[in-house]
Amino acid sequence: VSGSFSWDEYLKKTKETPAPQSCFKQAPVPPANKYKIGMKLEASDPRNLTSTCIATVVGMQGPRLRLRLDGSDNTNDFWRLVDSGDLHPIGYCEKNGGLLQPPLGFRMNPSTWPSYLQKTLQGAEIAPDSCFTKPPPTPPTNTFKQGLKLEAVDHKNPQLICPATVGDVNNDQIYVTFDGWRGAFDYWCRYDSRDIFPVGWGSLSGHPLQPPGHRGMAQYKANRIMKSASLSSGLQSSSSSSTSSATSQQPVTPSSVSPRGSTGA
Ligand code: MLY
Repeated sequence: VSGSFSWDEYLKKTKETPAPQSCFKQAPVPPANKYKIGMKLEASDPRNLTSTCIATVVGMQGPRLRLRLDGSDNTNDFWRLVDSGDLHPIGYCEKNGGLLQPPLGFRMNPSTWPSYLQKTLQGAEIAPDSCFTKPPPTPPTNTFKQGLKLEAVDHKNPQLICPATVGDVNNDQIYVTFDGWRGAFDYWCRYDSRDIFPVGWGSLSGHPLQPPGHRGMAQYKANRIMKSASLSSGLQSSSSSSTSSATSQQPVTPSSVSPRGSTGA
């Protein structure tokens, strides 16, 4: 499914413009992924950013890692780029005067944490220093403009990267809208978020890209034609009420199928 989407064709048909690489806090050449499934590292707890925890690589897709905090369950997995600033080799926290913490929702009695920590690291495969890549520099200012195209992580299905458009810009924030979906997945994020990528990043990095939702191409083009037709004939489009009243988040498309076995989502 995802292999069938072509940015080239899409941009030509929609006459739209990709956001330039310089907008993004992303390496122009996606970093190599040297991790292996099962390796352990240190990561900040996404639900409690002040604590550093032990994480295990439980999946990967291109340069993105699917991580699970040791002592947590499998319902709080999260994804990070291999050049994320949230990831460090085992030992980094203590070297910097910190203490490794149990994850939020630690499954066992908190008093067992020290012995759990020792056990979980015993004989574990530790991610070597060579796996860790410095995060790319942060662009000095937000240079995104409304209407520019990008690729973005679907926060409700974080294993997915999808074609998207900048819907709005407000200081350091941009509004990410997903092409062909009805707005239920859209979100605000900082311009230097690591969840947004230049057009072509997926194919460069070996990360699959979802096709736009069902309302991506055909409907999109039809809407544009209707809009310009009604504008030139002085008619107000009455079809907008029928589309906005449909609240279902599911287009009839196979893209909703959990994509790759390795992610297990
Ligand atoms: N199972 C979900 C998947 C939606 C994905 C939307 N993204 C790609 C913007 C659903 O069908 O609702």
